[in-house]
Amino acid sequence: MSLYSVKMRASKNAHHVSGAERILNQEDLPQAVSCLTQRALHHSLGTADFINFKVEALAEAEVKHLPALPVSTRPCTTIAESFALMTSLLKELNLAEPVKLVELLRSTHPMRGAILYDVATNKQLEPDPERGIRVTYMDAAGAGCSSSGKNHFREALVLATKVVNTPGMLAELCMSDDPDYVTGYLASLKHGYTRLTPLKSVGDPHGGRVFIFDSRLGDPAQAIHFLEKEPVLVDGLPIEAPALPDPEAPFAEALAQLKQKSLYRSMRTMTSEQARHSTVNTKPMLLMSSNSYLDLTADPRVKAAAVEAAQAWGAGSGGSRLTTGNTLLAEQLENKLAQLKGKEAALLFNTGYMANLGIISALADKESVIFSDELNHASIIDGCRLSRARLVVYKHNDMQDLEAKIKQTPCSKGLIVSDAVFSMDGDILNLPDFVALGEKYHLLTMVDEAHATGVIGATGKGIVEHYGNKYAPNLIMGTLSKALGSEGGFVCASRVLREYLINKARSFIFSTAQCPAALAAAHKAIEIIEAEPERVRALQQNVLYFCSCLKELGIEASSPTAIIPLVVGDEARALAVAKELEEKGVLIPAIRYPTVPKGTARLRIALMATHTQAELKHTAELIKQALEHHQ
Ligand code: WAQ
Ligand code: MG
Repeated sequence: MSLYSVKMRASKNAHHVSGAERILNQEDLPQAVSCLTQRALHHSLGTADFINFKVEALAEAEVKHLPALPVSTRPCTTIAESFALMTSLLKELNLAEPVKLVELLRSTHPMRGAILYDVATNKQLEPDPERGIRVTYMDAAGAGCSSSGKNHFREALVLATKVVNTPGMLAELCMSDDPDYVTGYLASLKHGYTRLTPLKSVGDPHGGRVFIFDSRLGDPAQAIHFLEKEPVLVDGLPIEAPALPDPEAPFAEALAQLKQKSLYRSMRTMTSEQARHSTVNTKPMLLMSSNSYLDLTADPRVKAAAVEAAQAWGAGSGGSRLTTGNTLLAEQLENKLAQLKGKEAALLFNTGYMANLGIISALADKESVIFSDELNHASIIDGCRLSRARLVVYKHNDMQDLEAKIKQTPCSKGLIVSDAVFSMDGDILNLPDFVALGEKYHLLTMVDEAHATGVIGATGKGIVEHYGNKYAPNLIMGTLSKALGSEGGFVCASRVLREYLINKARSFIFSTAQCPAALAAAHKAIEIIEAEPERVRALQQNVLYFCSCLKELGIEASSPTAIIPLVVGDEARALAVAKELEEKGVLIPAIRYPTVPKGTARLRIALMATHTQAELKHTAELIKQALEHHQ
């Protein structure tokens, strides 16, 4: 039975796309040619337009059999660590200049073959340095052919086995030139085939091979002849590369942990617009947890304003506010917001989260102190962290504790920041004392009105109106995404602070401006709130009514805002109650750690101005039942 060497080289527009070779029995030839053709036609680099086959008979006696090198895998956490390991392996071979050899691999220019480096003379021995040494005439014994494309590991192990069995060869270093293949290897008779990963970052097209040779131990011409001309079959190749540690494994493990602790989160899919009556996975649902407190996101006038703005101004803004994204729409909305909040000026951000991040990190730095309520929203906490200011957390809405902490912490630059309405508890900041402390100790004061705008104050203007328009914090931050039914964040402040934030707030500077539809919708919503203060009153009355329904059923509940928390405690119980309510057509999600402290999981009810008394009464009864079912 005679053996054949088959070599395929494929190119497209005269550029190499794929190459492969086999050594096999005559009867397997047609299938091998067919499957190598498939490979050339379906390469990720493109369909080959030129495929060159070379088929040669080999005298079977000439074919040398070599046992595959033993394989080991040495994963590292960084590229630098992998190269350090490669260097230390070379040292174990008593090579004088391991660092230089590793550098040679890292600096190889793209070439078809390998560098042949002679440690006896410190010279490169490739006759043609552009081409390098091409190892050919090799295959795994009995491999057959599969068209599934390149198997980096198998092909490399065959090549490395041939290379390190070359008389005079000490070792081989290899790094793939495939941009997404970051595993390489060092091979030697002493170390076997040692896989090293990662040798580069994903996307790096750099790669090459260095054969480390000693001309005192072998003849260079004979070595090159062996590598390029003499057929080798490698026996005992493992079927698959040993699995590399999966870099995603720790994350899957973390998810499993969350599930076990009832802290896993997933999204439900709304299949209609956000309104009092919505659908979740196409199932009709009464929303008792929406932030669209005034039900304005579904208001036909708000929607029409969004549509008109998209028609007139386009779907997107096309740039950051400081480049091409600043529109008249944005400036008009800012003027409107400033007027609503009784401030000189306003500045928009893309979301409330980004507003807090941008404002706080711009106003405070390493020299500042920030005093922050322990129940402040995560976006405030993240803004504080980003600022690198010293953070002093005071007891929830406790102005005595705040003052004591201010006294203990003298500072030249300071900020006190608090939610106006606390998002998970629904209570209201003590604004009079808060502002007084700011004035007394020369600290900036900032409130977050995400859940206050459109909700508290006689006409829904927020916390300042709630306290009779007598106390003015320096900064009033808020969102367009809750009662205003749209999307975005904002801050109202002095002109000076607005200008400063335009120059310094990174979430403002480096974000593409909001889309016209969002701006126009928010503007229209403010006009509606101003024209129809009865909406805000309806919301406030709904809260009173709903709390009275709960109380009648023996459930303690009260809230000065639209947020009514029913603390259940245990995470699993809160989830079970929420699930039962959802099955009965009422959506009130369970809020758990880390949004609220561990063991204080709760049903967070958020009312809308449009809920009817019948709906509220019915919901109160369902809650009572569900709490009884899950003790
Ligand atoms: N002879 C000599 N050098 C070659 C040859 C050859 N037949 N084929 C490629 N090279 C050189 C050339 O400079 C390439 O740029 C470089 O090696 C890398 O070639 O266990 O995919 O084919 O998972 O990109 C290692 C597998 C995969 C590690 C190596 O090399 C593992 C790889 P590539
Ligand atoms: Mg490659």
